[in-house]
Amino acid sequence: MRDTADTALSDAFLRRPPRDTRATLPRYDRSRIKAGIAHIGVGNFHRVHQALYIERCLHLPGHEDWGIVGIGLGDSASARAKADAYARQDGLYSVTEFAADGTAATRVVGAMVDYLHAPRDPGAVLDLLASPAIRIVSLTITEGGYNIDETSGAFRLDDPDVAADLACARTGELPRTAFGLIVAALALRRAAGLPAFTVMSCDNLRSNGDTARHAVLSYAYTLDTALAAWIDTHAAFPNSMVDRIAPGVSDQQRKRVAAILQAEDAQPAVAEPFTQWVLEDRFSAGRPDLAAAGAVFSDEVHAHEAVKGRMLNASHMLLAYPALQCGYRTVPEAMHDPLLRRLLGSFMERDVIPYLSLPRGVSAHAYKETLLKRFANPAVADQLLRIAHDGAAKIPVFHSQTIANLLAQGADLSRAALLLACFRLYLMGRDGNGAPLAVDEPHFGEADLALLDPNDPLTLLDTSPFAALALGDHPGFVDAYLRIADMIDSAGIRIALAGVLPSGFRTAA
Ligand code: CS2
Repeated sequence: MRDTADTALSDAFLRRPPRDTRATLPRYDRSRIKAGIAHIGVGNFHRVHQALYIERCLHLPGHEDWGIVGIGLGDSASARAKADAYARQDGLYSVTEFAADGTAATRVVGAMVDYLHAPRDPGAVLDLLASPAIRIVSLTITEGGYNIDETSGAFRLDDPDVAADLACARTGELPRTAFGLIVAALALRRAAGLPAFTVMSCDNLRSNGDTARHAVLSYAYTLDTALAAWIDTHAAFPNSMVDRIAPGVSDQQRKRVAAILQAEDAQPAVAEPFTQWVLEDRFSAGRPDLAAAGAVFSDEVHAHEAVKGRMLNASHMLLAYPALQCGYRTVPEAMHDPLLRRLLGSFMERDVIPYLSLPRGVSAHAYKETLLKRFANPAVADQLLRIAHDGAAKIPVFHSQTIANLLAQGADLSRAALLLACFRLYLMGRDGNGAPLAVDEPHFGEADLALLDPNDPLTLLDTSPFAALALGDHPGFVDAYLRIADMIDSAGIRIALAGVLPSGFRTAA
């Protein structure tokens, strides 16, 4: 078998697939699929998660109208390259699941029937969102993309992009942000007597639907109170818990995918085998049969989301910054290190599980064990820098409640202190061996950077991500934080790691 291919993924590939392709291909007639969903933010996570549930739905009878149009808002070189690649590939891309035993299963996904790059043509995006065919607008725009001020909980109307869109709305120019486009489209729908679409957030946020609703209504209210009231009455914003690990694709994985496909995919996506989607059944203009595709409708989404965010995402953060200081670059490498594995085990058992309200049927212990296995999957080879990225937005989302519980109970703060101490070292751009780290912190702005004094670890606590927790006002936290920062500095990260493990965990396997 060749390990490179002279064919590229496209509708022509689907019509005449190479005889030795081992990929699973769509079994529905793609030419009959029309868009019912517009998705903003076609990153790896969407492509291996929601898009695959929809892909399964498209195989069900009566689902021809539930295809996806992808919408890209970014204007970077990579965002433009992505748009060009989807145009060349007729919206097709592959998803490969890498199991821990090294086996790989590739599927070509046909669900994305079109892709619009908003910076090139915002008018086309608005026309699409305002068209009767679109009944769901889904979002993966990252935790920080909702523009919520962590301290006040308000939607930040003074964010420069939001402010520019609000100004456009008054002059009749076209908006460019997710909420600007959504509200402009809802205004057109209201004027045309069309139903409001469902706004379905698939981001990892506490109450992601309520947060999306807050953002949409705050934006709309600033423009037109009657429009805001109409949206409030007619649009649905279901909450959901979304889960699947989707790393950046390595060159080795890319080659393996091409060999399985017997074709080149310019935008391959890879994922672990595990996937989960728990959501509220609240839709304002219909929905596909997501339950038949494996999603679970539940009235306990908040509890599911708390378990996932406070166990999985919080553990990811707590792993990433110390592991980078140890010199590691991938999650499985770090999970191989007993100190780091025990760090996560003790964090979940001591700092999180005692304070969690579990949804029906979920065992915290089993959830923890599954997580440790998922993280250790060597074939997924998730990157620590991917997880470390945007810590300023993600640490408050996933750790604030846990830290608040620990403070309220007077419990051991050393693991929370280690997280922040290592986040500060990451911000300084070096690992524990002095090697450079590519820091990517879009929500740690100039004002925050100006507050950071490299010689005074406490200055981190005054920066905007942590100000809401007022950690500097808690002498217990300040002591723990300074003790650990000092230990890392004087004795090294490994001694500091051993120092934050409860005694039972120091010698555990
Ligand atoms: C990760 C998530 O970005 C992160 O920090 O924790 O992308 C994580 O892999 C997903 O939420 C898994 O569902």
